[in-house]
Amino acid sequence: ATDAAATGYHSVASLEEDMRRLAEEHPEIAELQQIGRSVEGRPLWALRIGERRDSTRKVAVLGCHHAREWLAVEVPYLLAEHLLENSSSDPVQRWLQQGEVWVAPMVNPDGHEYTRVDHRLWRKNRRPNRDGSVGVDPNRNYGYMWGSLDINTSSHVPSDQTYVGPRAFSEPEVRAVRDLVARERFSGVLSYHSYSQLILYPWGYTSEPIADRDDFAEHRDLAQDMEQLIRKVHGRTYVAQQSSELYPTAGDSSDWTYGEYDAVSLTIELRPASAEEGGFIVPSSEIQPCWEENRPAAFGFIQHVLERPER
Ligand code: 0X9
Ligand code: ZN
Repeated sequence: ATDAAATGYHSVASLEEDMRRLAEEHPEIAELQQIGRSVEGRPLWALRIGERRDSTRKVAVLGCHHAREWLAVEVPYLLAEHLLENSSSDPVQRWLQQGEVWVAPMVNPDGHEYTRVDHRLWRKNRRPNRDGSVGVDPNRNYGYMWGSLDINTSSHVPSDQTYVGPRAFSEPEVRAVRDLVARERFSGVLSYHSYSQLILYPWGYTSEPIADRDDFAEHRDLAQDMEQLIRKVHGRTYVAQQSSELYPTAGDSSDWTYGEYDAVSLTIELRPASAEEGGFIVPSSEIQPCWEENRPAAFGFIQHVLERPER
């Protein structure tokens, strides 16, 4: 990675370059697709990884809805790289024969670029709002129960950090994810954020559990398995819980992919556990250990989704 040299993290440009390189080095199993454009016109990229185009088992891995959550770019990127570099040995080989893994490591490139050059703790996208403020929270802009809450973690005030936007899917970054999901019909969607070390399952908009008992048990058990897989690597505790227990919000990606498509849907909050340990600002020396501890859990998720019985 090129100008990642400065920070140890990807920039919009170095990520695009590295994703392009991965696709070029693995032409039989990887394809770089532009899935849309951001508010400021940046291309939004996803890597499709798999041997066939007609598989019915597909996983999507999303990163960096929130600009300042830099680790949430690196874990999905490293997952894509790892799958491609290990595509001729099991279990990866088997997965890529049966199904597909789509990776979009940077849903919010405008915001990310802004954090790199200007305002390190920017969260939202860079939408100019009608009141002169900037930014919609991409993780409040999805269309399941959108706008149903009016609280400080899910706000209708444009200048707020968690502004839900003027309507569901008002943001091109979120529409790009919507259109990809509508087209590919993923059986599972994993969305990376930071920080707090959590594995979150729907619902986020209500403290009611998912009504379908099988779905509830499936999400809870999978999240708890992933908690164990993470802990085994470096001893870190990532807590599995319902999203709304963290705080209620409406319009996040997992509520929509579960609510609209019944996809197995989890949100992972990466390192660290607390603000005292650095919050959003994590030295690049932690990228590798963070990826290491998350790899078995990401594998667990992929394995579960690709190999579960058809419903
Ligand atoms: O607030 C968010 O969008 C996520 N946390 S973050 O600190 N990365 O911003 C959590 C979303 C999980 N969903 C709910 N809590 N409903
Ligand atoms: Zn986030």
